[in-house]
Amino acid sequence: MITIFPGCSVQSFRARVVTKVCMASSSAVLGKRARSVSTDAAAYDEAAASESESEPFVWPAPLARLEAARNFIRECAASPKNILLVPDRDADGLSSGTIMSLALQLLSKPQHQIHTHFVLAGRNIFSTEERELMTGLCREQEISHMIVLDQGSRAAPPLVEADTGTKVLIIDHHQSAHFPSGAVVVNACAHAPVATSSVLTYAICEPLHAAVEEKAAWLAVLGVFGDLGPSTKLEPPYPPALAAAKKKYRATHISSLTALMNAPRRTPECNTIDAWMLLQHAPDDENPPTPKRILDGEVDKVGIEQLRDASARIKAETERCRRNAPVFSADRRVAVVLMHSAYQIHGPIATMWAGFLKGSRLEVVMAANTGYVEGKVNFSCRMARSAKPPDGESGVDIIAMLSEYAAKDQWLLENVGTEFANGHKQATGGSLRKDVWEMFVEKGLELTKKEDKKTRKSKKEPAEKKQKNTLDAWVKKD
Ligand SMILES: [Mn+2]
Repeated sequence: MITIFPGCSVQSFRARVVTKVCMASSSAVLGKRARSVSTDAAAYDEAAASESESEPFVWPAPLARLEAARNFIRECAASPKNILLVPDRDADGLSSGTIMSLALQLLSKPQHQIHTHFVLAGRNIFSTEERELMTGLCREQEISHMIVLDQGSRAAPPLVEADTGTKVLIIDHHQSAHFPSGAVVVNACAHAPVATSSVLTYAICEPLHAAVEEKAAWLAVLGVFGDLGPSTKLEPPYPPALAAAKKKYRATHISSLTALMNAPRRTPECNTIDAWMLLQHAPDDENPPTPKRILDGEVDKVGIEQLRDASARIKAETERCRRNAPVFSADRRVAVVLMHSAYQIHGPIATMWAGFLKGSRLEVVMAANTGYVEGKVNFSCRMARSAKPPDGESGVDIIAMLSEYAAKDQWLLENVGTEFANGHKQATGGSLRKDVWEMFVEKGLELTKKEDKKTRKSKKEPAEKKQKNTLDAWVKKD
């Protein structure tokens, strides 16, 4: 089995395989591991393999899929009609969308023909309301092609109604063996190390135009910082251009920008567009945005101040909610932190607690928010740091674990719906109707009963004070 580096076109990859194969021996092992990394992804992986049976194994996604995506993008560029980008609202989604916009413009697609849509707060791309909204947009704006980036994957009907005639490309890295019908799909989830959507988008676009590397490599790094953190080692199989861009544009600036890019989507007004606009530019812009120029207010002074304001408000709200004491599932494998907030802060709070809560049986920290979407409980799960296995071994599969809890009750199993346990094996979450959440807590997790909780809380008071300091230190670092 051979793993080759991303950014190789069909025409050139065979020649490059010869020279890269020796260098990529460790990646070849990675490729082998990726094949067995998940049974969930096996169906997709098998389908991809049968499509390209004679092809070598390619990172970050099957070669046939990468090529299908490239053909789709060439078709977009040649279309006389408009293109709709639908990037996710986080740093990875925004950077993926920006890379795609730059690549399309480099292929001579006029900027005014590239439209953008952000899914509304509390919704996802698969909801009926979003499908109707996107279908309407495709009709009104004469969209011939739609490119969906970093939005998650699952079995679903076509994302827009067939009569629009709009073709759809889905670029993603979230764990799934199933995808919406009628779309061209390229997903990196089965190819360890799983690339971010930004890296996947970069790998797809890099061979399309000679200038993609120079213009877009730092944007790929921005997505890596957003999803995997600034300490991610950008060594092979990551393209060398990413490590170079990290150095050139300074990790510290990219890191600060990542935090600000992620801010608007967490506020109740969810003005993702504020973050998006700071990244948008034409490829021939003589003074293009860079992390430092954006942060210094040289690109848009008001724009960056809006992000700083959003960030400050999120910090204050996080401060208010993060102190709620966790409650444990009967089997002590899950700690649940509850909050009521209009801000989307359950993810970061889950991450904070996961970094410092300890327990011999603890595997997962779940932060649940009863105030983000009316009538729903939105929750995020993270693997507890204390449960992290040694390097190279796969840790807790939270998606499987949540499904196990749901399966403990027939009614619950039938009612958890599709907004449950999607995403990544070690960072997932969901959105449940209030009555379903209550049942999940009672029958699934069997959360410690109220009176027990009170007793434990009072017993734990001194320990909690110690924990508070640790958490303060953590937040300050952030
Ligand atoms: Mn992502």
